[in-house]
Amino acid sequence: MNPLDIVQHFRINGQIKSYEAIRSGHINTSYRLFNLDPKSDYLLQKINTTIFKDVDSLMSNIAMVANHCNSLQPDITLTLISTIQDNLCFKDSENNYWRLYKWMNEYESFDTPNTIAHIFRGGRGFGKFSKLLSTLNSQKINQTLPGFHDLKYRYQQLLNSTIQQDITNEINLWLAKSKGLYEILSPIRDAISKKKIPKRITHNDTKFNNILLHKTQEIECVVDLETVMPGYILYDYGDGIRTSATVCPEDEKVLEKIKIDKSRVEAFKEGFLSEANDIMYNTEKTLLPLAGPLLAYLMGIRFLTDHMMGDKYYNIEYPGHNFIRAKSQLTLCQRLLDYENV
Ligand code: GN1
Ligand code: MG
Repeated sequence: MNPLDIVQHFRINGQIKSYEAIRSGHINTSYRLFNLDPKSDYLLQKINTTIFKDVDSLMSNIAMVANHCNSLQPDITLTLISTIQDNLCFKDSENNYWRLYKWMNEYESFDTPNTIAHIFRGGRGFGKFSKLLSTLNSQKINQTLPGFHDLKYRYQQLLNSTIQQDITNEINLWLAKSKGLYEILSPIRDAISKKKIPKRITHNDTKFNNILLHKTQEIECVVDLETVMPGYILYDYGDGIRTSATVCPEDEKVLEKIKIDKSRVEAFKEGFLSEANDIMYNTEKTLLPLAGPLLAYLMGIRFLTDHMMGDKYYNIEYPGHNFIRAKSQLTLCQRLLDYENV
């Protein structure tokens, strides 16, 4: 289906003249729609219903969180545009589901941030978002992807993916590394199972390109709310660290290049705590050093699992891409552990 036709089913202003595909993001298909009035562009997304099977619950979460957060802090996240039928998304004749947001003008995003100032702002934006979420009525938020950041569940998925497979020596090496790291990361899982840290509503996908930085003003906009669910604040802190701590991309091929830069880690931490410090418990704060390694590990084993399962989950750019991502993220996990000295 053509984005220019799809958008006609939404309550839009002006006239859409063209579109371009947006390549970042591993899950959905996204387009920027250009309006004759350049101040009113839109972001159109085709929802990945292989992953998000319950679209109503997904969209209800997004709308509830966006309304809550934007009412407390305008433009802290994207504004959804409803359909002409007053629905949160549009189902086309091929059973694809689409949603539409206002495009944020004058903002930019970075897969990997270049400057310390940007990293601080990323941390601050995600920290502020955590704070705003802490006043949301959590009963109304659906658990759309059960077990999303559950270490044991993801590890079990990895083990299951190895059954009845021809495993190369190289993959075996990375499976062994994954097994070795699993135990080191268990303190966060223990704190969760012993209820030492509170369950909150969290974003769960706070990689750096999910925050937009205003080009001239000191304001940030958090995007990609589809994984907002009950979770732990360490996940949001940890994914920010994962994607800020090194200059390397998520799919760095040259593993020796993956190094942790102290000033980058400190900048994200300072930014995050400048907003979220007051809502966090000491038990959460003492586990912060393990949060980055945990998220790098979870991504590493999820990429490895998907590689073993035939690349069914993540969008890839070339054969073997998920294995490259897995090796890079498992290496990053180890480097972050070394850095934190745990
Ligand atoms: C996916 O959609 P995107 O690219 O923001 C994934 C995240 C991973 C991320 C890794 C629903 O996020 O969990 O952290 O890739 N989202 C889902 O880059 O699985
Ligand atoms: Mg996402």
